Amino acid sequence: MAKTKKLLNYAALGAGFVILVVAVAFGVHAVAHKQLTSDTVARGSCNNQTGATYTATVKNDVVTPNHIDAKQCDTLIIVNQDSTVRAMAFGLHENHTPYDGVTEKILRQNQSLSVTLVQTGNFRFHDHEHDEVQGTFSVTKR
Ligand SMILES: [Cu+2]
Repeated sequence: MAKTKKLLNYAALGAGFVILVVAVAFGVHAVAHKQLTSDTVARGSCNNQTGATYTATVKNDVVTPNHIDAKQCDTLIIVNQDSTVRAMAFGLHENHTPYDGVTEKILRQNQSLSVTLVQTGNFRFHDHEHDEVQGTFSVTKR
């Protein structure tokens, strides 16, 4: 009887520890996430600003320019000029992260995607099918 109780106590202790670790992990994640996204503005709040438009062109499996420096509320267009069908994705290849609501978009030859640069920070995009085809962009506060 006493032995069972002791085992139960260990189980409770173990469960409590797991809950604590999960809670700490979530807290750290929440703080990091908040810092990363604290400068996101709603797409609509960019409507009254006439920002610049930057175009990243994919041609012969190369993105040109491969880095773009822009200001918040500017526009980024990614165009595929190759006959290869692209699955353009934002974020790391292993961990796609939406930008301005776009996570992935299929781009056939001469098709493009456009995002409003709502979020400040450093970002990347790549062709999910050929992940060496990639580019980066940085968005700073206006
Ligand atoms: Cu990918």
